[in-house]
Amino acid sequence: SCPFPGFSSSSSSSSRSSMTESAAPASVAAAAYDEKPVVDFSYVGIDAILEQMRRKAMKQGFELNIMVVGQSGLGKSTLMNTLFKSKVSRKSVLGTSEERIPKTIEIKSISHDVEEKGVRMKLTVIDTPGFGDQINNENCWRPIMQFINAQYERYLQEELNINRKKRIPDSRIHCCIYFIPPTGHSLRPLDVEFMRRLSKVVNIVPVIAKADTLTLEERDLFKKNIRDDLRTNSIDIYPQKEFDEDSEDRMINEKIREMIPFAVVGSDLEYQVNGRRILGRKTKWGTIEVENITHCEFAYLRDLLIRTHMQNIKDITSSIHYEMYRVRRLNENNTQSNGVTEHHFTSHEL
Ligand SMILES: Nc1nc2c(ncn2[C@@H]2O[C@H](COP(=O)(O)OP(=O)(O)O)[C@@H](O)[C@H]2O)c(=O)[nH]1
Ligand SMILES: [Mg+2]
Repeated sequence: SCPFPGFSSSSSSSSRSSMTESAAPASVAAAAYDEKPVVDFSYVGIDAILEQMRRKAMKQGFELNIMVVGQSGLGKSTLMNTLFKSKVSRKSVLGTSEERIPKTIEIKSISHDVEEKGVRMKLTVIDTPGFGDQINNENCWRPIMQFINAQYERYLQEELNINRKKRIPDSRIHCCIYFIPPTGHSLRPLDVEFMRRLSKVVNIVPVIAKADTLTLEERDLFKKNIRDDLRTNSIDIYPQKEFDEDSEDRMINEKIREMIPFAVVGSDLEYQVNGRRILGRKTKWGTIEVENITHCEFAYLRDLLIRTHMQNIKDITSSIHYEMYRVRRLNENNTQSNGVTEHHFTSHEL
């Protein structure tokens, strides 16, 4: 029943040279080809794996954990409501879609199950209380760093369990959206400090909050100043240059890097404009359409997070950020159990 002419199934392990030495199998093979219809034996069907992967992914669904950070009043909660309500999820949010995110007083997660064309996604937003609201904001990045590390630690402990779960629940922060106040000047020392430290442990996507308060010229200049500040302080935000995998990645990501930070406007109210229902902000002089790219860059942010780069954001989280944490922690354990170092701050306590 071996499909290859000139071979019997018992000799399938024989070496290639024994086949070429004898002349007989060649003519047998030719005769066999004459009788049977021609089949392309070089086609194995490896591409069927794509369908298997698709079905597996559909069954498991997707998870994305997004954290928002910035001073209170910058529109963090509103923007996350916008994200849930925007096109990706509109009419498809399961459960209570009217549930609003209340004023934040502690680090808090809210999950929404989103379904689109049979694909399930669990979008979790981790809302942080006003960052930098105090008079003295020294070390105010620390609780956020601790929270991120605590999620890595949870994952690590699950991995180290002898009886590992088949799928480890993933509460790691895949992406941190940092809200820059729309001053129109440049980054404040606080912004630099936060992004400089946190960009080493998590993917940072900075946005200009409440961009409707800036004129177009102010917006462009502000964006340019922020990019310069990021460069001079060597802050590596997402998508990081060093993780571009090929020239295609580089081309796509370079375009994004030229546009960052996205100037966003948020709203959780729907209005009727020219017969269409839109998410927008109504003002005396017109309605700002949040999802309209001629009005603001919210749609670019949404597409980056959910449409085009979701898998990459998760890959970088697990293969770079989490991996660094893991290596550091396991090294700590080794040196400690060897009695080399006395106890000082370990990374999960930071
Ligand atoms: N002009 C403007 N106001 C906004 C925007 N987003 C939110 N707001 C308003 O700013 C206030 C604070 O928003 P909120 O989402 O609670 O901010 P948070 O403290 O950062 O969570 C609310 O009155 C919002 O309606 C925006 O993009 N532009
Ligand atoms: Mg809030």
